[in-house]
Amino acid sequence: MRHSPLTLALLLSTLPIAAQNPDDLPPGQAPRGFGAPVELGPDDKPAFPLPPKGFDQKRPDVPQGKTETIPYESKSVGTTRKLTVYSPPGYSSDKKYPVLYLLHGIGGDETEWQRFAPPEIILSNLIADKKAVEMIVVMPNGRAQKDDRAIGDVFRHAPAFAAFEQDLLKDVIPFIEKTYSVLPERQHRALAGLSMGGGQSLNFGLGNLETFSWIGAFAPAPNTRQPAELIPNPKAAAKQLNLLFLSCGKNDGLIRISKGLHQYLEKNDLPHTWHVDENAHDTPHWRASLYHFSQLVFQKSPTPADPPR
Ligand code: FER
Repeated sequence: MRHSPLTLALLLSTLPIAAQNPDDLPPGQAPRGFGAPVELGPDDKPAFPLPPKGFDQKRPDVPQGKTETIPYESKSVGTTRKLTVYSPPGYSSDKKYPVLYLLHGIGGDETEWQRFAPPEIILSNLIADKKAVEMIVVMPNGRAQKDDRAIGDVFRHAPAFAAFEQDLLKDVIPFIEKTYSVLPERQHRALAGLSMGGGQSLNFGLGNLETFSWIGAFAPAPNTRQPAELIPNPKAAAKQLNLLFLSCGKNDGLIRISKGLHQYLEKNDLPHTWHVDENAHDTPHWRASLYHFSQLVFQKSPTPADPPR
């Protein structure tokens, strides 16, 4: 059967297009602000040296812990959903662990961190070197809708990324706390993420400081609320936060979002970590950010008002 060009165009437009993960885009294509010009100020510089060579490589002498993808019932979405959990080498129900909830970007799902910056390698190496504490890392699917696959125009899933706040607070955290041996207090609960997940971490973390006290945003995306909306009361937030970690690559067209937040935090004397590295909106930035954040979380607090016990 022959199709007219119009029928073909209509047919093609109904097929799912590849997820617009910035890593998957051909060079030169920069949707929705990724390619915006970057202006750097004197503050926009590295807070840490480059990670050492091999930090993201499997070491034969280092046990990898266990990483499993498991189902949970989400009352807020009304479906059975999936999340990936890293438990550290030697995990034992005789111990209790702090938990890092780690969120993916706009084109990702519960498998993205493992593909981009595997915690079983980066974290296990740091734990073996005693640079990070033993922790559980939970990687959920942050697209809280019935069909949560990263297909089609993923930018249209933004409302489901906002809706994930309810799934996280009411379904994911309670499920993890009854399934794993965890320390169930805010002093031992962290929330971090990349890009769209960085925006979620700021929105949900700063909006629920009774639940989270360690927060990380790696190149947060335009879903991030305005600074004054995120932190209406900087003095109160400073008392509750153990860590507010913000990072971005100096070649990332979305840097205006994190710069705007950093400037607000400076103006309002809110202690935080601001790290600008040589990368763009890309996997080297996610890997290095996870490496740096993991060495602070649950142990080094620039705002020691509420230290971990
Ligand atoms: C946008 C640009 C980028 C946006 C989201 C992103 C909601 C997210 C990028 C990512 O997660 O990598 O305009 O709007």
